[in-house]
Amino acid sequence: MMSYVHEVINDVVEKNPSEPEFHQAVKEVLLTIEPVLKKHPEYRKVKILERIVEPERQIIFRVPWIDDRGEVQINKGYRVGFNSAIGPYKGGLRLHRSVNLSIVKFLGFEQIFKNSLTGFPIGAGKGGSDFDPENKSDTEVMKFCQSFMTELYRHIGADTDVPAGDLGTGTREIGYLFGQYKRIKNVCEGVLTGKGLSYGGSLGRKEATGYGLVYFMEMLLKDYEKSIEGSRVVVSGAGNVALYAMEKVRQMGGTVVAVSDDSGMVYNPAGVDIDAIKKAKEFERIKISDYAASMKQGEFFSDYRELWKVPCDIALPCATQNEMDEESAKALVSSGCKAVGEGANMPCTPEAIRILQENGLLFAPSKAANAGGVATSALEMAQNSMRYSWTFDEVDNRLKKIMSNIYRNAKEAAVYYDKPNNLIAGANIAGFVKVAEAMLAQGVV
Ligand code: NDP
Ligand code: 2IT
Repeated sequence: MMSYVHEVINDVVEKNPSEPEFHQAVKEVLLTIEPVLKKHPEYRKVKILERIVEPERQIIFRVPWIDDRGEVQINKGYRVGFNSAIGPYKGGLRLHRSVNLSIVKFLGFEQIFKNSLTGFPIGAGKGGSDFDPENKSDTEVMKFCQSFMTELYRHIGADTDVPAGDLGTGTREIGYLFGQYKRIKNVCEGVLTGKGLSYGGSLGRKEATGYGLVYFMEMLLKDYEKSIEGSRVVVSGAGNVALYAMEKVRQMGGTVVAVSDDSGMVYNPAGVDIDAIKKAKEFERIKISDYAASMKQGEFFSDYRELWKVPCDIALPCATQNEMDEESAKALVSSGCKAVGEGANMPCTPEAIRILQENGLLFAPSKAANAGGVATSALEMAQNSMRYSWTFDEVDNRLKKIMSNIYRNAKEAAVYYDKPNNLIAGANIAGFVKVAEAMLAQGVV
């Protein structure tokens, strides 16, 4: 007979065809929380699972704008409010050519458990568009953002839904979105996080996801008598998460030996030039391939997948979903890698995770390891509500405590539910229980 969890998974697949990333995310969570459902039959009675896999609302809209040549362009806009049991919808907006409903839903679903793990009262949402900021002028990005917000503003608010950045959406885009929201709604409120520092952003938010990831890895490594210090680290992606993970690795005495973007990767066993790469990516907005053309030391490879073949102790996938497949995981194992920490959302395929686990690598799952970003967004919301701001150190110290609580809670949940050393199960369970209890308490809504 098919188990309850498998019944729900089959239903999700049947009712949401052509959404492979969403199916993948749902399977991963549901298969790990089976022991909780056995202990809590009351969850099944009120169909917590069936409700948690169904977004509370999904908005898809047209985003028309005019490019620099005077041509009309049309994109699709998305915002999915997945779960508000513990607070207003909260989660980023992704701008990339690959964005579709499946991707927005997988990200929104993951956000439920991640946001719960932060310990803050934030529900889960995600959105974005198939608009690609790459190769667009600032004016084009602004026109797109203004048009996108002209529909989105009706659905969001500081106590309803608070979007933020994600892949392709940085401070520039958040600034344009915020400006348009304020203009239409005539309210100046903390409706978006990741804002610029001059208009309500929080010190430390830009750094938070990458720094939080490295704090989390250090705690995990320490439990096994290892450390970032003296380790060789490879980092995929050269965006917000990756750049600040690299910076923190260096601060903690590790060496980043390779880094990639979607144009390729650079490798230098003595350590890549983090400052030069940061300048190239963050300020000049150029590709690693262009940076490499003038690089003084190190080697360039035009296939970013070569990154996983670089000998290293720690790998931090910080680019995008399913970037590490079975073959990449095998390459990491044979090069002697000891630990993998997911900076991106769901960067490892289930097959890759199986290989890493079978070979005894330490594994930090994204919902826990990259939660420092959204946790610091919650700190930004708190500061906005108080009309006050904390110093960088105040925010960073809170981030350290938050990452430490997440690590402890995930580890303890894994032990309590008989899956010791399995932080995937631990993070999913700890995140799930709080949301399930809130849903139970609030009745069938
Ligand atoms: P950015 O847009 O700042 O950076 C993404 C980087 O990844 C870019 O450098 C991009 O290359 C590169 N990239 C994209 N696809 C690939 C690929 N297949 N292989 C190698 N590099 C690739 O995004 P973020 O850093 O904000 O987000 C990265 C990941 O982290 C996403 O999964 C996001 O959901 C997740 N995340 C982000 C948080 C945040 O606070 N920003 C919080 C938690 C998770 P190029 O520059 O060439 O386009
Ligand atoms: O995936 C994520 O957690 C984010 N992109 C950050 C979301 C947020 O609201 O800060």
